[in-house]
Amino acid sequence: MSDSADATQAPEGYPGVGRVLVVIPTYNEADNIRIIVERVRQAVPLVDILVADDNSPDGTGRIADELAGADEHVRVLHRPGKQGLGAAYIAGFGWAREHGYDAVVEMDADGSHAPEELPRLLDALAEADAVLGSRYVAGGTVVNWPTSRLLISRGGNVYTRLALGMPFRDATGGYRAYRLPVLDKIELDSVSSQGYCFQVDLAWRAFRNGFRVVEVPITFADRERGASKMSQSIVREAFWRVTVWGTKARLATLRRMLGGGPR
Ligand SMILES: Nc1nc2c(ncn2[C@@H]2O[C@H](COP(=O)(O)OP(=O)(O)OP(=O)(O)O)[C@@H](O)[C@H]2O)c(=O)[nH]1
Ligand SMILES: [Mg+2]
Repeated sequence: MSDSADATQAPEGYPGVGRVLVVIPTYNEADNIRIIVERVRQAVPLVDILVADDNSPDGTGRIADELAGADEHVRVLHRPGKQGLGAAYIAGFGWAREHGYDAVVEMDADGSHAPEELPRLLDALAEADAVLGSRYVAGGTVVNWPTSRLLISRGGNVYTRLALGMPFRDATGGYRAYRLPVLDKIELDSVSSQGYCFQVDLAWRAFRNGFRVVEVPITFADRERGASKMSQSIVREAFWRVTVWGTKARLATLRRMLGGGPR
């Protein structure tokens, strides 16, 4: 695919990063998928796209097939049914590894993550192992979200930072870029988190493994079309898992202090 003769496609991929695959998970995004794929192709012709569709009843997978048929930089991973965002990303990352990519990008299909900002994420990745698109660092912002949603997101991030002792301002965001060796090291096979928690899980694993993780400000816009998949169970999952991880990490620190401290 990316070894095509496209005039804009350098065989070595994005400068300082290499071959990049943008993974877009979809469930019922028929109204959005054409627009987002087109925007990515326009914004960064140097990257390829993989749509990871969970057999969307609204035909998103068929539309993605049409797009792939017309553009060799677009591919589709058809999955049998709705298994959650995390499972779709893990499958997409595996596909990237099998096809020799150097880096992957996570991007929602609903336009919340602007493809026009992708060059800034990839430029930062040239100097890092992973880049988190961040709504809550200076220069980052959220547009058009209801206050209730913003409160859940901000509160969740404050709780995550305190519970895990991670420095990131936005650990739940889903606009990111990872170099493949990071994903190899953090044992993706053992990740079972699904909703936002999937994002916290990966940030936490990258952080604990000592990778260079940087936050880059983004402008996040609420979805304009299609239905939300956000649910209370997604928030509950994130809360209890973060609590368990934070408690385990603190207990481990305590054990080290008691067992290995100075006499
Ligand atoms: N393949 C797959 N994609 C999913 C699944 N759940 C959500 N997605 C996709 O993941 C991305 C993020 O989901 P969203 O529904 O936008 O979640 P959100 O941004 O928290 O909430 P809203 O924007 O309010 O809908 C979108 O592209 C969804 O289509 C799933 O189970 N499987
Ligand atoms: Mg969304």
